[in-house]
Amino acid sequence: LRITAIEAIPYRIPYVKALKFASGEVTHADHVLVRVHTADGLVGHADAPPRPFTYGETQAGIVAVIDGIFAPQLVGLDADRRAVLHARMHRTVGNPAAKAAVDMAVWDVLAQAWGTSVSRALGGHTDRMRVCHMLGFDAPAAMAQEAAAVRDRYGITTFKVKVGRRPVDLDVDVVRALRNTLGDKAELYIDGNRGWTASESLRALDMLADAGLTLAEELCPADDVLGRRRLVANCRIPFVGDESVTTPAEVTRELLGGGATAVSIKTARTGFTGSQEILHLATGLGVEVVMGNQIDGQLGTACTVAFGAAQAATSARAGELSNFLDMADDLLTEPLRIVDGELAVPSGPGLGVTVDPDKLAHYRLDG
Ligand code: MUC
Ligand code: MG
Repeated sequence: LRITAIEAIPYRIPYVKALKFASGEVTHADHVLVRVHTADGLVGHADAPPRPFTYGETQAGIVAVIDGIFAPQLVGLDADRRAVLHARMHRTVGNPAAKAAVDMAVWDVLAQAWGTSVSRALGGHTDRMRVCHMLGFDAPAAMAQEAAAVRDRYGITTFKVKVGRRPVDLDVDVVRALRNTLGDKAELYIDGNRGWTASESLRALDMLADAGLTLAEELCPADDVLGRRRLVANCRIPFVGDESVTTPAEVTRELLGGGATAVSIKTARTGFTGSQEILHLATGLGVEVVMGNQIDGQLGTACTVAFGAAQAATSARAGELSNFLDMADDLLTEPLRIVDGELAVPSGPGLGVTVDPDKLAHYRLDG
């Protein structure tokens, strides 16, 4: 299981429809495909989506840190020595998506070597998850129409609504339009990506008190410490930390400091190993988790569903597993399919996915 090479391949695939939210906009998947090769001929895959507006990482930076820092420290190491692998990567601060992709590609290799799937290796609780679709900014009627189309085509009945615009009535109107169109049974929750102040958030929650929202995520910045604490203390539904809780230490600080009462787990930023640490921390404290989306493509989504389906706590809620639907194309040989509102974990060893060499050749940016 000796690691012989780690590749970091930048690629670019356009979105049919850009996703807009309070902290940014994504028009192209400018991601990095990470491949880990072993002496036994195994190849593990994972995806690193740079989110400069959230973590400061860029596509060029992810390639540079993997090629220049991680690969030289990890090549030659046995892939099943994950503790050593992590200790070496953690000599470098930051770079969460780059580290997560290396971690997940190594898990892909390990599960293949063990003759099982990553999801079974992580716990094997179930083989599928219910899907939540994330709706980016648009006018109320357009967002309601999009949600109804996604429901009719894929059977999805849970929606995360991007909010955080000014004036707050803009987003309040969107939630009302969605509730009118989708009816009482649809699950709706909101994510502000830090766009509002604590006071604006409280006003919006008051206005939406009868909208049946199930979660409120990162409505204002966690760095507005007292305002955020006041908001969370006055929020009657779980308040999800997302970009404020990207490490176990941040999770601890925000939960104990009253900055969040639930946690979004994103494999794209904590891989499988770090996501396990966060999950154990959250369940140990009696805190709910949501499997979040870092605007992942199909490979990233396969990682999220593999992790989410593996445990009861991560598969209790619908996972954010559908934003690849807005991409013009993807890299996998077998596309992921959402049926009756659910996404199955790809079967087969490891992550159960293969990258189409022709598609990769077409979309890669490094010639
Ligand atoms: C989310 O939950 O915030 C937007 C930015 C990012 O990093 O992830 C998305 C979704
Ligand atoms: Mg979020």
